[in-house]
Amino acid sequence: MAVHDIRNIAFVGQSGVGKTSLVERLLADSQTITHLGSVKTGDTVSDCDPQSIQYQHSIETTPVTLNWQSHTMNIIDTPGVLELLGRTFSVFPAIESTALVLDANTPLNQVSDRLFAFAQAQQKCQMVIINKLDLNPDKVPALVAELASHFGAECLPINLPARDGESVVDCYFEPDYVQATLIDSVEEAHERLIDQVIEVDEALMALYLEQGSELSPEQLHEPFEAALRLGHVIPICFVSAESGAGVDLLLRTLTEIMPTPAEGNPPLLVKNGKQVPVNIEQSDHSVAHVFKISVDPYLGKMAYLRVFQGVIRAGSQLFINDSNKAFKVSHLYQQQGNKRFEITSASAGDYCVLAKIDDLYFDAVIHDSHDEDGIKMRTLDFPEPMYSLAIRPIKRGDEQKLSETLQKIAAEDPSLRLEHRTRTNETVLSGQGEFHLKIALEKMASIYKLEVETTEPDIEYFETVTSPAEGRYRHKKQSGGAGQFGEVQLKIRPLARGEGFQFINKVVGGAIPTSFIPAVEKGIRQAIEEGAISGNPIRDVEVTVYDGKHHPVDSKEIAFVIAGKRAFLDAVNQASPIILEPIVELSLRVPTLSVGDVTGELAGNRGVILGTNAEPNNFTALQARAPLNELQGYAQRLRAMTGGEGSFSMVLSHYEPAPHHVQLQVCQGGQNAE
Ligand SMILES: Nc1nc2c(ncn2[C@@H]2O[C@H](COP(=O)(O)OP(=O)(O)OP(=O)(O)O)[C@@H](O)[C@H]2O)c(=O)[nH]1
Ligand SMILES: [Mg+2]
Repeated sequence: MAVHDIRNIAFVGQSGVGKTSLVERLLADSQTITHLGSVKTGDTVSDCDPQSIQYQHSIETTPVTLNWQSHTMNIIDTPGVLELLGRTFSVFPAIESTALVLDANTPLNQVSDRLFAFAQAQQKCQMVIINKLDLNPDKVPALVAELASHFGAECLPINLPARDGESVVDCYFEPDYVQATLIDSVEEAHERLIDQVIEVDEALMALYLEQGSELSPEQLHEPFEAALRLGHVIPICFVSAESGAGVDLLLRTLTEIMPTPAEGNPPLLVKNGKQVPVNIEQSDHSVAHVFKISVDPYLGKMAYLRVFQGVIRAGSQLFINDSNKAFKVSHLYQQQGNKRFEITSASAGDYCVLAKIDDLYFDAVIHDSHDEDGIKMRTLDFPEPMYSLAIRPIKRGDEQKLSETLQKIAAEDPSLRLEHRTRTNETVLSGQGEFHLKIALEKMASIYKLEVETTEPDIEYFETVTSPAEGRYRHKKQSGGAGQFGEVQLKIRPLARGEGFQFINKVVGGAIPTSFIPAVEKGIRQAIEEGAISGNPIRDVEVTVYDGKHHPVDSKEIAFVIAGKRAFLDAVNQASPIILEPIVELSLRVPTLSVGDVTGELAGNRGVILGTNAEPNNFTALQARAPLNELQGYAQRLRAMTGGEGSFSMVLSHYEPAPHHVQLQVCQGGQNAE
């Protein structure tokens, strides 16, 4: 496949705008498929997994290949559900362009904002597709004006809906100036677009001004690509996935305007912090990147590769990142929905799928020469996880299976975070919200037949001391057999928040022999982890061991471990110990109308509002700080207060002494006791 015949584009946009339906329509109208499926009947090519069919929303990112004329277009259909945007972001390294799909009847919202900003940050060429023209075209002029005022004057129609909304009029390739449209005249739209494009090419601009004549699409091709790369032009197309209006012009725009892999901005591959140039046209060395992992219960791990340089062939030997051990590509596939075709090679610019290579993972760079060791894709900024659940198997003995299954689930979705919290001995899965985790857990139940129960993870409290104190303990066991003897005297004092634990040995004259000092420290560290009053670890304390006693025969390690631990606990109990609770910083985005409710509720739960900022479309961004203890079930509460429109993320800020009622609650055992 020649590079100039390939296009790689992701259809992104808010849920329900019609991305999946449009992909299906394009596949049908280009005669790539013979049957036009629909989201409602669950038979589209791209929503092919059981969950997407069940929810009638794309849950997975799905690359499909469309053949049109001589072109191969890899279109990635992506989820538009807010909580799944991390999945959508994860395929950005594989594309040159994004098409932000909008519904002609719905204004811009935070999903379109975030996708637009992410595409810009990733240096993608962008276009906008306004879909559902068949429904109510009256709102189109307002939406086009909003696009220009919100995202910039670079957003310019390349075609326009006809007055009746039933067809779309070309304003660029072969403009027919007599046609009437819903917005501008064809001539005005044409001129605006050309004026914008040639701003990036001074010579062409001079020619244009001088001869005042038409420039052909061929003359404009190079400057158009440059303008797309710079984000200096963002063409807008109109379609109806339902009626098929505008599909021919959309196909033409996708192939004649949107960049080839050679024309787009180069991939953000870096080595030692510097961007690595790739040779897409021809190279002996192959470089590819894993942009998606999907675990098939029968076929195992499927890794989707975007080839950036050279050719990946069946039978070739490849390295994963800096590994010295090569793996062999036994089979190479092209995936179309849930169908898979074996292929023999994939060339630069194109996609392919490798099966059953367990060592592959999302974001791995694959190459065939050690010259390319150390190359990585620039890190993607995934949204911070904001919702966590502790997960336990229902059936005893399923612990190992749970851990393996969760790893498979997390491998498929880079926006999930899986961790084992050793102190609370919990397996915690974190993501963007309840729905994000729900679909992960449902998949576990349906595909891997694993039943689990979930709870909010325990909050990690700490204990600390608030005054200096002394402690002393003599451990003596001399009845029968070998005896044990050790005595420790120590002082403790509080340290500043965050300083942790410091151990100082000031024993002189061998009161405790030097060889037993590590045993004393070991005992103290045990107590630090187990806590003195609530079972939570102790932090921010300095311990100075200054005296003790030993016995020439009965002193042994265990005696000093015990004496160190008890002497320390003795001191802590006299040093007015308290509980520290975690305080988090919250970033919220809520409809402006619900700001009062949200801030009031936070203030009533010991929260502090740090700032507010007006955002477009009647939204307000809020910064706040609150104790994590007060935020249990916050996702549900926020949803109730904002009619489901509010979102938040939180990060740990610091630890603070907890108020009396929380101290009691934590000390009376169950951290989660009410
Ligand atoms: N009238 C009309 N309905 C459409 C059009 N395109 C899509 N729809 C309908 O809009 C609904 C949502 O379409 P989808 O294709 O699932 O939307 P999506 O953008 O893929 O949504 P997510 O996968 O949730 O992100 C479906 O009921 C479609 O039948 C269109 O052009 N006109
Ligand atoms: Mg979809």
